[in-house]
Amino acid sequence: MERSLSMELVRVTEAAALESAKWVGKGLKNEADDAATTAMRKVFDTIPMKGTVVIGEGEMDEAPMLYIGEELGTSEGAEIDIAVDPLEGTTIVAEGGWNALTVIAIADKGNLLHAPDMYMDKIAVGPEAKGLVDLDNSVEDNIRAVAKAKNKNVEDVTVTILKRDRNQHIIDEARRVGARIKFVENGDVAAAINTCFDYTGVDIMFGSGGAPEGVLAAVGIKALGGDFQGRLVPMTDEETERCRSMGVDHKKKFQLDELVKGDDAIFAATAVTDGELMRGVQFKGDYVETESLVMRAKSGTVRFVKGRHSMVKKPKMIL
Ligand code: VTB
Ligand code: MG
Ligand code: MG
Repeated sequence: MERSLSMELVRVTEAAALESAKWVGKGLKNEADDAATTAMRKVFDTIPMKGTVVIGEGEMDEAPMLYIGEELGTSEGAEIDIAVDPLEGTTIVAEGGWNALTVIAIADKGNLLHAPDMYMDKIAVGPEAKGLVDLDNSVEDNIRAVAKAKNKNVEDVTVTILKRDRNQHIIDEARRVGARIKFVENGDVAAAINTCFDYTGVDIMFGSGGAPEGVLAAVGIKALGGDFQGRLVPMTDEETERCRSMGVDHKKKFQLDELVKGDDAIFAATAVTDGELMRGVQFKGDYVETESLVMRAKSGTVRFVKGRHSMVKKPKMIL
């Protein structure tokens, strides 16, 4: 895989962020999502690669763009699998909340778990606690392991978790142990990635969120040297059947290396709204500023890219 793809992917996530940021706080989820998806789709086709969407906006019959199986790029070069969440946090944008991202991950063909669109139980930690936590251990044991690895008291460990009733048992146990909790209303890709950056102030992420988001986060965490495990949570017979038809074991605990095989993988994200990790899109008048994160698992290079997009020379902002 060409390493120059990193920069190309940033152009894609930037374009999606620039377009969806126009919808911040307007209460219109679908418009925000469409804006991101359309922008991503347009820029993708300028990239020299032979990509196939393996995690995307749905099946061909239900999604007009970035559907699973869709081919992207100019068809040159190596065959690449693509996972996208054009707007990770449609509700965040609609409500003007925190931590909305536009996200892409790519890997060599066959190396990303083809996660069906359902829930996944997840655990994520930064590099200090790599190999020390486990989805099958108790919340208490995991929190204690992170505390020890980071030389902290349990009371100083900050757990981050998607605020949902289905995650209440984790919240109860984390409270019983005495850890601090930072709730996320939406957007657990950002929450998972945040565990790998000390300055975000979070040490461990637990809980059930979207499976596609799990694979996306796993690529980023692989590049950052952190750890991640996930297990699908089919909620209906239909979802169990869907796992079976996609050939994905719904009872299996997937290790990071099973979610993302090998290390030829790239993660790129641009912040749409402000978060712990990055500032969201800022409209300054003559220009618009973006902050992106792009990382490559093979080299472990992590780049924060600040973009200044001229409204004078490129009033339409993309292409
Ligand atoms: C999850 C989470 C995402 O939406 O998919 C969530 O992983 C949907 O879960 O980060 P609910 O059905 O409980 O709302 C996000 O928060 C945003 O896409
Ligand atoms: Mg989305
Ligand atoms: Mg999402």
